[in-house]
Amino acid sequence: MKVNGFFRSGSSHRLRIALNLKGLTYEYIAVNLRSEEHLSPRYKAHNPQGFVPTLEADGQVLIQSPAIIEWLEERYPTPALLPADPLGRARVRALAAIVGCDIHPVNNRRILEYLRGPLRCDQVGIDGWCANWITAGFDAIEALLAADRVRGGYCVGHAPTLADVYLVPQVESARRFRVDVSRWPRISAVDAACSRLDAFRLAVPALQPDAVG
Ligand SMILES: N[C@@H](CCC(=O)N[C@@H](CS)C(=O)NCC(=O)O)C(=O)O
Repeated sequence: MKVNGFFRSGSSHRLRIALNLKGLTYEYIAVNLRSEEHLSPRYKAHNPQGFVPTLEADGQVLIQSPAIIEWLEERYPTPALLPADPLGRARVRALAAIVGCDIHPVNNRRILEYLRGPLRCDQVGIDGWCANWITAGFDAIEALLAADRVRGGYCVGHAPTLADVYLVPQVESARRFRVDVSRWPRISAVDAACSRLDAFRLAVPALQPDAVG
């Protein structure tokens, strides 16, 4: 399998975690978002949206990290990253969607470039924009974690699920935008628990071959 990704991309980060949790090895192909390699005709022939990550597997190019990760779950069912019961699965998918649908997309590079360019926002404004959407999502996730009386150290249940796979890269990104994550103690505790697992530890941006300061 080959992952086309960028070290600092949150959606690439979540795919790396999912692959590691499944115990799958892959070749990493860096696509440099800073030099806009993802917008080149060559890369867009690969993924017309010009997004990372993509996964090359079984002779196909898979795009969209939620679709890729759900495909991984179906193709490599163990260890399971979704609970066995439908309500548990809905809970995990809802937590993942808060990150994947409601926080991450509005803080994506192309959105920030539009704020910086046509809308003439300065860095303070951009950091404020990101912090606003991260805060709205994390407030909701923290409330959902607090209401779940039966969970262990992770988002749902006693083992990592897709909810953790999505949350941890968003915490990393929140720190990069100078959001104080300690104000969400349950999210911070989940992040700390995950960081003790090799699957999460080895997926961090700083450890990727294309990592730069
Ligand atoms: N919904 C897509 C989003 C992918 C995405 O936003 N990737 C970012 C990096 S995290 C990207 O390639 N951004 C390029 C840009 O905004 O120009 C997915 O989950 O795969």
